[in-house]
Amino acid sequence: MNPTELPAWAALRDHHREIAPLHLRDLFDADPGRFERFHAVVGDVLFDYSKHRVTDETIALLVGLARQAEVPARVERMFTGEKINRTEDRAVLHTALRYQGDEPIRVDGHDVMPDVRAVLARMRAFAERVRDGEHRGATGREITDVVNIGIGGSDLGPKMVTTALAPYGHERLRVHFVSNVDPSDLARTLAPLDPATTLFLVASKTFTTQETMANAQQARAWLLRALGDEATLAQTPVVRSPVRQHFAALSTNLEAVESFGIDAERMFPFWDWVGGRYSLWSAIGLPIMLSIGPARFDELLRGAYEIDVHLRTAPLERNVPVLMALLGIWYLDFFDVETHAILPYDQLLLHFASYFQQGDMESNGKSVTQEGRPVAAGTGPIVWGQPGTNGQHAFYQLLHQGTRLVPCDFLAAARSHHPLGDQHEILLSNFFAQTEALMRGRRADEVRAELAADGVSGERLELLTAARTFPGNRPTSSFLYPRLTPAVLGSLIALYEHKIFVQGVIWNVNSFDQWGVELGKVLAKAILPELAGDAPASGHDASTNGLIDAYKRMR
Ligand code: G6Q
Repeated sequence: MNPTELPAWAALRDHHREIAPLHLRDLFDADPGRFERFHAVVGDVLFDYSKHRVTDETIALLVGLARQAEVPARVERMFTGEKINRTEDRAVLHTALRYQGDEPIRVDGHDVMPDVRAVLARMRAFAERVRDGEHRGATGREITDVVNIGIGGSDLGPKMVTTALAPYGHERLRVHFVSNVDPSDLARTLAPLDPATTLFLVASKTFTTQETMANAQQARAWLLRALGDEATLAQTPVVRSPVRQHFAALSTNLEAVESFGIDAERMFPFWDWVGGRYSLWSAIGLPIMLSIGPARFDELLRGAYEIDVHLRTAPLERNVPVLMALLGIWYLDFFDVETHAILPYDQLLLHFASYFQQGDMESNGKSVTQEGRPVAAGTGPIVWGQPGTNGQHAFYQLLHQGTRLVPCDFLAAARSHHPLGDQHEILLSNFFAQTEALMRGRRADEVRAELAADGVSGERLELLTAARTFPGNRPTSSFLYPRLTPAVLGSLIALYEHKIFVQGVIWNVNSFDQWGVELGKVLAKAILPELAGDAPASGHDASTNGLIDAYKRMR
């Protein structure tokens, strides 16, 4: 069913007409209990949603929408291994990867939990050996650098988490990420590295992705150029096999892994019920585990599990990912908003916005329902953002005074991992000030009085008053946590994952396929052979033919 057919949808449309003219400043002035009612604490994360253009009635209507869309039942279907990814006929069980309970979780009657735990145990053993310096390179030296080669879901999650948890990183191991097929990416990453102390992780669910396989082959060639090929080694048995010592695979495709030359013992598997963009909890998380160690990786899993339990058990009106989802829908579908900004006041969350840019846009960038009919509502937002306060000196102008409404998420830690003078307080004062300013704005009469007091008058007074007035009424969520620990990060990621899922449920789209991504994989493979030779291109439209020909002349 289309969400627009639900009774709550029509009620929300009517209600929107009442809410749209209200100003958040007035709602706050009239109601000192607003923060108290409109914030929730889950685990270590405080979620403040009081600076949203909602009243108690709005929340009740939105929760009604979630109920009518049968969110709780759909949540259970995901957690219990039903094949809710219908177009790929797959279960969606990233939650099993962090499950801490004792119940079986079955897919086609098979309990996946023993498999999950067995792979985790193998990952732990390998990670410990590399970290302890027991697993060495082919020439017997300790590993100092780990290079993860993967793209999309096999890159963004581990990169985001490894960066975020850098304060917990192993002192000898540096972890690098290569994703782009653009040779500059691999070349620049490898340039300062020593092949004898470098470990490559080839991360690819399918092990057929063009970019990743091309990078992996070049990495292997780089290694063998330095350390000798297998044939040479056969005559010098003191040296261990370079590919064996320097490569591991994170994949679901054993056959392709073996034909690349990595044996099963160095492959860490996962399963088709782990979506790429939800895979950092699986073997794809090995670079994270190498960096922070197995115990911290467990904390990350436990932080996410806590949110899984919350999603399943908290009442909808106090359920944080459900509220996040509903607030998003409120703006996207009733205020006709197009984008959503993620603004961490936390430098360690450098890649958080780009991670959820994929997480959200690939999951809910859909225009047909689960039944294959056009969706009547606007679906996923354009997600973007970067750490504050840098954004303040760049795009915040549009947030404050532009013609578009951009709901924003602000995230901050109460304590820094790197205390330095009063810098963390400066950061936090910006965090608080921005959401307040976005909410309150600055009225024309306030601006005019201030300018007049400074002696400005006449036309100039009017011009400056107009330019310096801020409309305010711009909604934000704030997420505050004591410190960015592995558990807190696990919780934050799971909150967003479930927000995306709940939105998909309400829009009735499949959040777990990605046919738009598959298209790119097919198209590039078709054009590649045409780039060989100098013959003019002819099989495309005039623009594409023209561009290919121009490229051939320029190269
Ligand atoms: C994620 C997407 C996509 C995928 C990459 C890499 O959900 O499907 O980003 O992760 O295309 O795919 P492989 O892991 O198969 O190389």
